[in-house]
Amino acid sequence: MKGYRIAIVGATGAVGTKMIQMLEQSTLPIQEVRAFASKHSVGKTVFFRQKKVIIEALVPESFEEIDLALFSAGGSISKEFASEAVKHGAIVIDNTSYFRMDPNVPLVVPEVNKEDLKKHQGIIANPNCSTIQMMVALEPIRQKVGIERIIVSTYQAVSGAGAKAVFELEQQTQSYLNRLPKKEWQTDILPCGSDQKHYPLAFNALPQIDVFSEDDYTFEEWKMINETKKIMHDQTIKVVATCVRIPVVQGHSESIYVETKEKIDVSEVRELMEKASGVCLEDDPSQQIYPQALNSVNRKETFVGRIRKDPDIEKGLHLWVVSDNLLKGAAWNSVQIAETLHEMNLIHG
Ligand code: NAP
Ligand code: 3JN
Repeated sequence: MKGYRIAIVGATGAVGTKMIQMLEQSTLPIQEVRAFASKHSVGKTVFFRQKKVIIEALVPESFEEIDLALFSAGGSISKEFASEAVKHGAIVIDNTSYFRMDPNVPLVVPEVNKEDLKKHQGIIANPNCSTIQMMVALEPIRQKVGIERIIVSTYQAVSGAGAKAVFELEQQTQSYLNRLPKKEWQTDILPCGSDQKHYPLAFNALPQIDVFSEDDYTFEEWKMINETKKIMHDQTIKVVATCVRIPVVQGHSESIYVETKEKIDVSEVRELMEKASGVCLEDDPSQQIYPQALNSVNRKETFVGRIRKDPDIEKGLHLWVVSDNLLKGAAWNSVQIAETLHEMNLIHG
């Protein structure tokens, strides 16, 4: 085999750009990378291993002679084109939420449930970024002592909302530093492009990611709840989330409270984290060592620290978990799924 022919759908976006980088560093045998984006980008170029790749328009025939298609152009594009890719014989790894809760689609974090890949029928879903890093950190605890309940609050970076949202935060920050009145700040996208009202994020914190559902939770919060149960194969785990956007460019942080089924000491949790695949333990309060979003940028690991026993609840633990939302939260997890499919001999090219 000469290597895989890979399509990147959404190649110019915040996630797609990182997918190209992750593929450049990948151990996968790669014959060709093709890049797709909207009509506004057709004809522009991206680079893969120093070679020019011309951006193409997406049509159903785009997937002829493609082995693997990585999608990150939004749910409506996945809805329209993922099945076309499968029809043409490609395996789809989809970064959008469109297929995540479909019972026929594995939702995979390789450190946690790579065995689910064996059941794929052409489409594999990449979980939401906030879910992924929580799963990497909690799976070692779940395996050792079981998990009863999770209460998580997120501190999410603006790059999770796309390339235009990063630009908006930069503009707002400049406006603040130039002492422009707030009414003159650019507020077109955040907290959520498709919602009615927009607020400044610079020097602010916005407790809204995605739109609200009728029960007053946001869809981001529901994604964390539902995806956790599916990935951990346990509908009985109690999960609740509060998702907050903060003015950080890259790297999501999470404060996680977890109640275990059996007792476990902090020292044992630290040992588990030291050995866990994909985890980097950074936990030494005496030396002010703890995970920080800035230090997570361009790293593939999930950083875990501030591990403490709850003062009142015997089986309660608190953790601070940080990861690069564009890498482990999106592009790296997708490429890692592709590498795992290859290692498990599940790509029939
Ligand atoms: P982004 O920066 O706005 O990029 C969107 C990408 O989609 C661009 O490449 C854009 O091309 C392309 N696109 C738009 N319309 C298209 C069309 N009709 N045909 C083909 N390509 C089209 O957004 P992002 O942050 O990269 O996120 C993209 C998607 O990835 C999101 O909508 C979401 O579903 C998913 N995502 C997942 C996670 C996660 O947690 N796993 C995190 C973030 C995003 P142009 O540059 O030409 O407009
Ligand atoms: O906001 C973040 O930090 C993560 C955003 C993820 C996202 C953004 C737009 C659409 C998603 C996602 O992956 O859940 C989607 C979506 O596909 O629903």
